[in-house]
Amino acid sequence: MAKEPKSVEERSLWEDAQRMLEKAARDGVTTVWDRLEEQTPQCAFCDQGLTCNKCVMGPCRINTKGPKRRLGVCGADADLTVARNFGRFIAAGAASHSDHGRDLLEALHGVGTGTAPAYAVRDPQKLARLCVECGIDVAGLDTAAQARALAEVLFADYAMRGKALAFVSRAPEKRRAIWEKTGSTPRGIDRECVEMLHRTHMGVDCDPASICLHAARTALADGWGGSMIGTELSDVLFGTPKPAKAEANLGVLSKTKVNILVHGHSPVVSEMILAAAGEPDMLAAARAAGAEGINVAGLCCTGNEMLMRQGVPLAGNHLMTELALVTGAVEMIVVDYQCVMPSLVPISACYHTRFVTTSDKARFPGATHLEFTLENALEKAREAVALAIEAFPRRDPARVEIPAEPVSVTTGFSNEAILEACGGTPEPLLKAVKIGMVRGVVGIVGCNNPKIKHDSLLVGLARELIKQDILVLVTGCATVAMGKAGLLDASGAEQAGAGLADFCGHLGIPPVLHVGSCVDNSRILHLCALLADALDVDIADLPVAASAPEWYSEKAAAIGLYAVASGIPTHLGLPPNILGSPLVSDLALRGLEDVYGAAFMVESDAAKAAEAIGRSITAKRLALGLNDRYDGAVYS
Ligand code: XCC
Ligand code: SF4
Repeated sequence: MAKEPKSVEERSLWEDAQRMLEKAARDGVTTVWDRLEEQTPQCAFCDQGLTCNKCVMGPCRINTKGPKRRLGVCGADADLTVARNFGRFIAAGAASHSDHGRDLLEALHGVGTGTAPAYAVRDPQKLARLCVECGIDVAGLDTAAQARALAEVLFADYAMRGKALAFVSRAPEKRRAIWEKTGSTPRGIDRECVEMLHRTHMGVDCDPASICLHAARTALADGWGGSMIGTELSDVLFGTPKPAKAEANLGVLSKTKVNILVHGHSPVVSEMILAAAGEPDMLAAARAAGAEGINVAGLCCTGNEMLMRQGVPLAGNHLMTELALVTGAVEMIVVDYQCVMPSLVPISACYHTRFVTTSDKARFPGATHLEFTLENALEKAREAVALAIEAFPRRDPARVEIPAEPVSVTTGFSNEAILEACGGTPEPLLKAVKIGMVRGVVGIVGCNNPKIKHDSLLVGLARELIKQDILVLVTGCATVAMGKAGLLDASGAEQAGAGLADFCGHLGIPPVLHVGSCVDNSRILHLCALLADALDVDIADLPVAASAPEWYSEKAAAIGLYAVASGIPTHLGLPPNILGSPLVSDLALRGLEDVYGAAFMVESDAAKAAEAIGRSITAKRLALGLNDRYDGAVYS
């Protein structure tokens, strides 16, 4: 018997989403939740990672239950099949972040060579710092020359750096020794991804554990390579984030202005849209079309990039992308790549919304394609904004519903900003950790997944953790959830335990700090390295953890794995498709602990997950000889 469709209250935690789900039904728009129900029950073999289509002797399904079909045609068993699938899953995630990072690198090179006229180095100090870190003598080099020199060094990271990627040197010595010993040191970003494709071809690496270890190396090439390059160069080109106030949720859409949503991941595109939308000619054109102005708002990770650096309001996360269009108030959605549901094209067509693609890598049939290059970016951005203005008179007020009032959020906590708030050193944070005022730090990251009630696990977990005096750092789609729950505002400290509330009060910060987009999880790695170095311990010794409660994507899996391989215990709200292999599952949940000093935990209940994370943090504190509870020691 078919199950009853879930009610809107069962689908999302939030009223803005629920009201838009009702409107979607009225407007005849189907959403990701409807399609999930249509797809349920999903294939049990695929769910467990037991299908293989890597060659045309197959496809094969590995049956772990009965006597027959226990092996694929080539002889691969369940463990090998799961490991090969998982390895490719991780490589796809690492490749996605890293190819995004490459676009920033090319932009930096373009600035250095004068072929990217609309871009500039907005944080020359950071550029110089990175140059020095990468062994470049900056004496006598102007900004352009520094940009070229740094780009050359990092280009080599993509190919074959050889022994180790440049930023691997940021990791604590003890961590690097573990990577050396286990053959996990990433040698080249593209190299590790390509090697994973090679290893998982039929008849290459047939040892499931060996494939999993290479998966960890591939993930490390993402975290300490592609993602870190993406973050650092985005700061150089567009400014290093500083704490600032902004707004979030669907209420940031305007009834009276031209609404432009930027969606995807790369600030190389969205920064240009923002720049074009601010030009006086564009404003005049918008007024001539009957609008009061132009409102740019963000979705998903590009939304995080724009929020962090420019205070651009954040309209929603992954599961809000369709619903944002259902407001009927969006003139244009302009996308670059990743996490852009193909369903957005037909949904745009239900309204007056222009769907604009910008990258040759990410073409969508039915879209208006304006190909952005480093040479033409601002020009193309103007064309795009003009299309949005043109669409404004076609907006049908009878079909517009903007379902919420915006909430206030504080953003911009780059490591530079966190250190600055602490007076230039990590000492004040460390002191708070030492006296138990802040028991630990947890990064809550990643996506939404319609299998989990939208934002419920993200918010539930964050609330439980801050009650335990655990400071939360947030990135990516998790950000909007925290914002809507009031946790990105200093007043959110009221929901925290006494110690954390005190600490937040001292610094005037919220209990959940927004540190950026998903590539910016590399900021968390770097912060952990700084804290570990200050205490002269390994990252695995720190009272820290990570969590991707509502994750869905290959990229999120890569993030989880690089966190674990960096020594950070990582919680997932639902497992990857590995349960068909006892060997791989056991490695993920336990075995990695022996290799990297950290492993995964899977738990779909917020309170239980918080308890498990809290226990792990307690154990780390005790091992460091720290009190587990805030004993009221004076913090000054
Ligand atoms: Fe995508 Fe990055 Fe996940 Fe959001 S959090 S759904 S990966 S946009 Ni990165
Ligand atoms: Fe089947 Fe082996 Fe080919 Fe995979 S690689 S499809 S298990 S024969």
